[in-house]
Amino acid sequence: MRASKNRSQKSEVRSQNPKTYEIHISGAEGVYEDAEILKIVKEYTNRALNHPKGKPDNIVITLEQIKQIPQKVPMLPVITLKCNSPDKAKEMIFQILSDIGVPARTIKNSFKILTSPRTMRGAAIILKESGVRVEPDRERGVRVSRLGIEKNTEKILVRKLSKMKVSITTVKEALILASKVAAYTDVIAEICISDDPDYTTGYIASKRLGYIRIPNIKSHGQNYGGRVFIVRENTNINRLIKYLEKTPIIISGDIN
Ligand code: PML
Ligand code: MG
Ligand code: MG
Ligand code: MG
Repeated sequence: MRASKNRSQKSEVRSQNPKTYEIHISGAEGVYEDAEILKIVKEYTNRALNHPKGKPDNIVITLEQIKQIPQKVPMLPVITLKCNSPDKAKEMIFQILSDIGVPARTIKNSFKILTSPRTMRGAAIILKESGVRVEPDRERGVRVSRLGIEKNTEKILVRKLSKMKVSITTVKEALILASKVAAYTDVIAEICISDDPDYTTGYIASKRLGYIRIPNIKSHGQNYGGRVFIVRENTNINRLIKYLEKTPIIISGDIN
């Protein structure tokens, strides 16, 4: 599902043909059984219609039959750090990513993208050493798709998240996505700030680090946000995008 709103470019509002651009409101993806389809379409529609970013002009829901058998991917372990401000969050992210060898320039470029007022529908891809941004369509970004979770793993996860008193759907979906992304060999790390104005916990994730939740990564009421995938310099970008957008995966196995 993706939901968006059209906005006129400020300077063009009074002209005859104002140029419009799309604001991303909400997006969601999943792999489901036939019997779950109607329920999930309703749930996604509800989410789009009642979103804190406003009422969308367009809601597009696409259903695709998956013919391949999904690859199984392990779920990343979750930890939550203590953090009381966006400045502190930035400092911690710099520290953690520097420790795994990500240059400061690349982290700075990632923050520039994540805090830009023009949010993308998908994620940005940045090369680790040069900090260069490489995804072909910067307005759209890369949409991680075709990702689901095994029923039993989901049950255990939901129980664990209920005890943590967090927004179960938000964290579950982010964790599934981060686990798919981190499973790809060339991905060094992901940084995520939610673009929802009332959701202020973000995360960094990687196969080595796990899924590290960071409260107060942004202040309440801010509309910026997004995802950045930091990848090895020599990554085959087309192959990576094909994996992220097209390869069906199911998160399964133990949860630690
Ligand atoms: C989103 O809005 O899609 C990003 C959600 C990030 C969830 C972070 C967490 O609480 O673990
Ligand atoms: Mg989103
Ligand atoms: Mg989301
Ligand atoms: Mg959002």
